[in-house]
Amino acid sequence: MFDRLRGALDSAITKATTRELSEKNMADAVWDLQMVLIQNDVAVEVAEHVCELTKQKLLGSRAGRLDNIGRLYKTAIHDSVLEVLKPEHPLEPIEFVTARKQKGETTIIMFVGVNGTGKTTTLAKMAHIFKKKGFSVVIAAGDTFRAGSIEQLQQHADRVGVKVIKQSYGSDAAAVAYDTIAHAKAKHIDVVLIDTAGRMQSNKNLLEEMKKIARVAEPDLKLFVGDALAGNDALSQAKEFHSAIGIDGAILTKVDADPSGGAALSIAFVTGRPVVFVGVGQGYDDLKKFDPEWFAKRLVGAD
Ligand SMILES: Nc1nc2c(ncn2[C@@H]2O[C@H](COP(=O)(O)OP(=O)(O)OP(=O)(O)O)[C@@H](O)[C@H]2O)c(=O)[nH]1
Ligand SMILES: [Mg+2]
Repeated sequence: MFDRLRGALDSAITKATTRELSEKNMADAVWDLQMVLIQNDVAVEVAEHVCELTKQKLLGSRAGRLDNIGRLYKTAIHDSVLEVLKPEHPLEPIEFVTARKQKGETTIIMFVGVNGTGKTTTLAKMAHIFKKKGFSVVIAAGDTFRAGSIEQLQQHADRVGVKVIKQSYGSDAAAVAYDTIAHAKAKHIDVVLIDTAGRMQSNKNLLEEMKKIARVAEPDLKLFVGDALAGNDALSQAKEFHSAIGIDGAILTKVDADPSGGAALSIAFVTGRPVVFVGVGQGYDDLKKFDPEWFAKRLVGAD
C-alpha cells in the first residue's frame, strides 16, 4: 500500500543525491519533492509545508561528506513527513474505549463521510475488533435515508454478532441514535457505533441532519471515513466535515486498491486530527492501525 508515492519519491531522492548539496541543488531537490507530492494527491499547501520543513532540516544539517547526502535528504523528508502526520490531538480508539470502560462509561462513536466511502463496512470492522477485544457493542442504524442501508447494516451485524437498534426508513436518525444510547446505558454496553447516511459535503440539508445527530448523541468520537482513492477530494471532504461537526480522527479506506497515499498526509495536516485506521480490504479483519512512523519510513525506503 502507498507504493506509488514511495516509488516516485525514490527516483526524486536518487536524482537529488547524485549531486552535491549546494544551495542551488538543494532548491532543485526540494522542488522535485514538491512535484512528486503534488502528483501523488498531496494538497499543494501541504506539499509546500513538507518541503519547507525539509529545506529547513537540510539547511540546519549541512552535509560534511558527500556520501552522507543521500541519508541526510532521506532523514529530512522522513522527519518532515512524520512531523505532519504526528497529530496535535492524538487518538488511539481502542485505548480510548478501554480507558472509558475502566471508569464504567460507554463510548459513543459516530461515523461520517460522503456516499460509498466505506462507513458501514468500517463500522462493522470496528465492531468486530471491539468484540474480539472483549467489549460489548451495539449499533445504531442511523442511515434511515438510503434504500437498503438498514438491511445491509443488519447483515454485517449478524455476521460479526452484534445487535442493531433500528427504526423504519425516513425516521429521525438522531432519534435512532438516542434510543441506541439509552439501550446501551441501561444494559451497560461498552461501545455504541452510529452508522450515518452518506452525504456530499455540499449538501446543506444532510449536513444539518448530521449536526443534529451529533448534538443529540453527543458522540465521544466522530470519525471521518474517506476513500483513499478519492485523493484530493478526500481532503476537501474532510475539511467540510471537520468544520461542520469537528472530527476526532480519520479512517482511509480502500488502501488495498493502491492509492498514492497522499490523502493521509493532507488530511492529518489540514484537520490536525490523526488518521487512525486504514481499510485494506472487504473482510472484517481488513482494518489496520495507521502508524505515521511506518508511513514515513516506507516513503523514504528505510524499511
Ligand atoms: N477494497 C476495499 N473495499 C472496501 C473497503 N472498505 C469498504 N469497501 C467497499 O466499499 C463499498 C462501499 O462500502 P460501504 O461500507 O457500503 O460504504 P458507505 O460509506 O457506508 O456507503 P453509503 O452508506 O452508501 O454512504 C463496499 O463494496 C465495501 O465492501 C476497503 O478498505 N477496501
Ligand atoms: Mg453505509
